[in-house]
Amino acid sequence: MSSRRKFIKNTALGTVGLSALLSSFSASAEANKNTSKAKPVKKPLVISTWRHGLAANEEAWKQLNNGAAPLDAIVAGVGVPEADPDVRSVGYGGLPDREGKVTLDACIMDKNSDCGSVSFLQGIKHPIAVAKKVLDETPHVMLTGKGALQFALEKGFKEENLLTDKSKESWEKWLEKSKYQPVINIENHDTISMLVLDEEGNLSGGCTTSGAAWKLHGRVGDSPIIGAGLFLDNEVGAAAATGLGEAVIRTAGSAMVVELMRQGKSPYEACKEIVERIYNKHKNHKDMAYLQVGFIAVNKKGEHAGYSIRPGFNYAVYDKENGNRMEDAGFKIKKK
Ligand code: SD4
Repeated sequence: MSSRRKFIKNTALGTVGLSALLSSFSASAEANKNTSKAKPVKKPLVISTWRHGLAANEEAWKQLNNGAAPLDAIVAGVGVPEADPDVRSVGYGGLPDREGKVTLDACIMDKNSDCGSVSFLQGIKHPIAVAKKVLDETPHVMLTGKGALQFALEKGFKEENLLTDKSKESWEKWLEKSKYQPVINIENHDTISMLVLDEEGNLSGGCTTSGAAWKLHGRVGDSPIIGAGLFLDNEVGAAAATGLGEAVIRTAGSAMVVELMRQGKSPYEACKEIVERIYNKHKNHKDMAYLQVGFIAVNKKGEHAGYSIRPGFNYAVYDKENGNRMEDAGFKIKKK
């Protein structure tokens, strides 16, 4: 055999041998990843924003244990702070707008990407339950204002005064100066968002708020907007926001967190990257002085995280192994 032919033969054999070796190596690496290294998925798992998430998680967990569908567990879970007059950022007892009116935003989304939402709804204690009715019983995703109220009344919800004496007093005090400046990490910025990874490994989520206190009448935040305040893709993960809604809408926040998880980022990395994007876009913005935005996220493996611009944001986590507890979110800048 000529040395040239020998060379070609050897090289060809060498290439086949090497690629066979490489492919058997990568097959066994893949097998390892799928067997010994893969951690078991923690499910069910319920996570909710802020400390009032503990009571919400407790109720949702109870409902899931009793066999409730995940969306019903979410409605019941976030329904706890909605009905609590001492939670001044959600539902009944929520701080009002500049005209002394409590206006509510909420949305809900299921594993099939079906969703329902209400915005600028007044006089109904449980906007999340109305959002679920929009999902279940209309061909639409979003109802707003008077139309949302009319729909709720037709579905048997009771109209009631949501402005408690305490919230009215706070409003009257605010009127003395009428200065609009949201305060970071206090009750006028504490939306409840809940994400659930159920026993079957499917994702769902909900979000409900009275929005920013002292807002202009008619203002709608990120919380009822699918993709801003809440988003999930059952193939990938779920995310939800809290904080200054305007900044979250400008950046399609929750949708972006989910897209980064689709690209392989962990929930922590995904939340961090979008918080940093929001921070960078607002560095020279008039909102920066009081800008706080936080995200929570969970992926299909049951990994979860929270991340915010400033310190102070935390979220409640409930799983079988460790029960219900608070976890601190990571943050970008040290200044409160
Ligand atoms: C809003 N994002 O209306 C809501 C408020 C909030 O935690 O999240 N507070 O802008």
